[in-house]
Amino acid sequence: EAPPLRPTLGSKQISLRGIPKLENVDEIKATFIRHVHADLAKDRNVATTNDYYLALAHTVRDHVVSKWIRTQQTYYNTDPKRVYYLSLEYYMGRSLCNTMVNLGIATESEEAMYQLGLNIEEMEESEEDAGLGNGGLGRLAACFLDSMATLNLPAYGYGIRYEYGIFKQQIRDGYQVELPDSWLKRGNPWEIARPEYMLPVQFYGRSELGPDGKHKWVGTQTVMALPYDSPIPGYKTNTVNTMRLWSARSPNDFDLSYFNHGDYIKAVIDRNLAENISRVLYPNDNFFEGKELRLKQEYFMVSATLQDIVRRYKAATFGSRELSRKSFDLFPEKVAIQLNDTHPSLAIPELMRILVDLEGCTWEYAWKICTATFGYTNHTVLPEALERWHGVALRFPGDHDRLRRMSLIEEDGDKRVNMANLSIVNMANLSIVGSHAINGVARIHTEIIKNSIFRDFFEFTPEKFQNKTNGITPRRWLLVSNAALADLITERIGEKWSLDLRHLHKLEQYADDPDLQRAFFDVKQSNKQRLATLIKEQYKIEINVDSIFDCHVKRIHEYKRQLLNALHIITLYNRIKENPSGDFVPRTVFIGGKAAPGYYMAKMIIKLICSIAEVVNNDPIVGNRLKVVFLENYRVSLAERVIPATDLSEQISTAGTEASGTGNMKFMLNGALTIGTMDGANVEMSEEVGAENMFIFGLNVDEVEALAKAGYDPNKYYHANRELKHALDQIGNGYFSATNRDLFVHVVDSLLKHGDRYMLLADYASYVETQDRVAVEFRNRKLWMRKCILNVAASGKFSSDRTIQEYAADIWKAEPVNVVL
Ligand code: B1H
Ligand code: IMP
Repeated sequence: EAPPLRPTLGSKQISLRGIPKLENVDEIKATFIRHVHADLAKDRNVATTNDYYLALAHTVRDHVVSKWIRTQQTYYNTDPKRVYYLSLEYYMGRSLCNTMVNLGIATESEEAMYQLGLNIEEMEESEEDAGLGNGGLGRLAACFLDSMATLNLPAYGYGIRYEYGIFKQQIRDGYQVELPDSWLKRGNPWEIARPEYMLPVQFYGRSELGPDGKHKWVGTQTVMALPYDSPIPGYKTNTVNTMRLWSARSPNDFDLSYFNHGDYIKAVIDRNLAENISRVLYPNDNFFEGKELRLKQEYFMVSATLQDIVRRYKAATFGSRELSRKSFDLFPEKVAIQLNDTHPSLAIPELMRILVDLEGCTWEYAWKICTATFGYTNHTVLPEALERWHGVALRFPGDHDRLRRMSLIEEDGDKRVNMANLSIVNMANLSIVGSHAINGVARIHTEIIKNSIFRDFFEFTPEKFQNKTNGITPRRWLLVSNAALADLITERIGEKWSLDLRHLHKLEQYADDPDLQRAFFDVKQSNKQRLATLIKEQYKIEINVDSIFDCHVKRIHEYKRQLLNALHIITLYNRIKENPSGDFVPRTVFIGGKAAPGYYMAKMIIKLICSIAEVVNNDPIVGNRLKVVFLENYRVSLAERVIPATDLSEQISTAGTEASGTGNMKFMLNGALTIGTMDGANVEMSEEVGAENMFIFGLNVDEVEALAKAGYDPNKYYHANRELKHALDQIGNGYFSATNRDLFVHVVDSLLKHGDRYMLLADYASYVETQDRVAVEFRNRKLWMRKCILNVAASGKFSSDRTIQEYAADIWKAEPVNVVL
């Protein structure tokens, strides 16, 4: 006799995750138990939660492989135009729940674990995040993979399998401490190593003219690239695409000289040198660090990937040894390569090298193929983030004659590009001339690149420039992370929204419906409770779940203006202190994010926020009316907890600095209201939902530019605003750092003495005023819930499915492929 269903399932009639089919539940149980025994060699007395997680992951993987194989066979049989996404970052997070949801076996698996007396949530928590990214750029790549598979595009994600992802952040005494992220230590059930497809990558050496008149690259050092494949299952489809990440391996003859000299031990030990290439992700967001190892990572990924792409192009029939294509005429009709920022832009000269030096094509022919194949996405206009690789300039400072001889443009005779002796290469310029399509990631950002940083190129080839506003996958950012809200939406408007997010518009008509408002409120309240419990367990801070959950989570960067938020917190604190019996709307401010390890100011901002928290949270006069929480180690899996629990989303970058932002969209989809500037995708969000349903404040791009031109003086604002001056003085005079009163002097100086590059002071008054309106409106629950529902209803544009459809139609010219089982 079948055991009873979980009580929660019995009561939930409608769930996008589906009603469990009992025969599937039994099969999952049987497979799971087999995995516990056969793979892990454990029984119930000794199995750990992680063992159960691994067994379930393998059970789920069993469900994916037949579709995966079938998908790859279909691609070989139909020979469609393939899409290659090249990225140095993939911020995937956890895979278990996402894979189950996309395969449609989430309820069955939950039921199976329940019947076995196991806690599936606890098992899911055991999975390490795959943190192979810094922030938005890496997470965008992950969302794109999900959408490409869901839209049945024959696509591949190529990147590096870093042994260490983004560092683990610990807060000790208020300071950030970085710890290595050894995410692979307990094994990764989602990857399959393919040593049989290892490829060689050459470094260093020189070019020699052979007797046949051809140039040869000789005297190189070889590093092997070992591919690891992970399945990327689409949602409600048979398509399972591949993410192929390369790991560096030493070739057997690495550094022959040691072997030749008989120093066998040293030779084996030095194999590490080659393998260091894929050791660790560079932890910079929006910052270019011109290190040789980083350049090697970029070339390593690009060289191995292009060999694979060309191999697949030539071998048009599955499993065949025969090369069915010998000409490259069809290359751009069969291959589209998208460059995720300039980080993989060496793919352009590398494809040129393959075509000209190895395949014997003419330069002109090869260049045509290249430009028809590549697309380049720009993600930032911050000058310090743009890749500009210096060659001899840094190695021989002051040697102007050498620079002249080696410069990109030869200075005597007819001016010819001298690619062999480049001195400084601006990778954005390279990417633009080598691509047929260049795109920005939000409408305002695309306008900025056309009018300012790439103006000359835009005037030269305007037809190349396009906009592709970013998006997020509604699978991870609603179905997986906020199942209760997903079910509530489905109850009202059916389930079509999960494949076409524009259907959320149908919620608009219910914005004032008291039943829906109450249900929305209940979901939010229970998400807030869940987050509060987690905070209580980890930090022993008691949180008022009726307070505004005000969340500012993203990488710590001056342009993102966490410091402006801090000034607002101090202002609220001062108001309570000045009027202890006043009527204040309770608020909990959550700030979270990592600072690049070498970014001094960002690290001081973390310390400042923690210091403010210490004072505010322990002041008896404040009580539960204001709390400040620094969320340690913010990452994809923590975002999945924080975002569904948020009332107010902070998107407050200086206008013109945040290319798009994608966190902003995740909050909107989960029913938070946004306080934000007219920057990045905020502009399009306000257009979709109506400016009256967001809290827009501050200078717009034109005003920022005009103010800078006219001469911006932060001191003017400091002296004109009592509350602002008070807050800055407190930071500067040690009010929040009693044991070291000068601790934050540099922070204040960056604003008052060094020009306040991001114009915090100019936007302070408008920000605080707008925050006051937030508080008033939060008290009006009907109004607030109406706006929440309208925001969810208007968030449909920001699905990455829409974004990918636009890339496929306008840049890649790629068509979906139907996979039949
Ligand atoms: C974004 C980066 C970035 N833009 C350099 N640029 C890096 C630049 O390691 N590096 O050298 C790493 C990352 N990241 C972000 O991309 C933008 O700031 C966001 O506004 C945008 O939403 C996101 C995705 O387009
Ligand atoms: P693809 O050739 O990389 O598209 O992979 C399709 C399937 O062919 C994979 O699932 C592998 O089983 C196999 N395969 C993968 N890589 C190679 C390769 O480098 N050469 C030949 N077959 C491969």
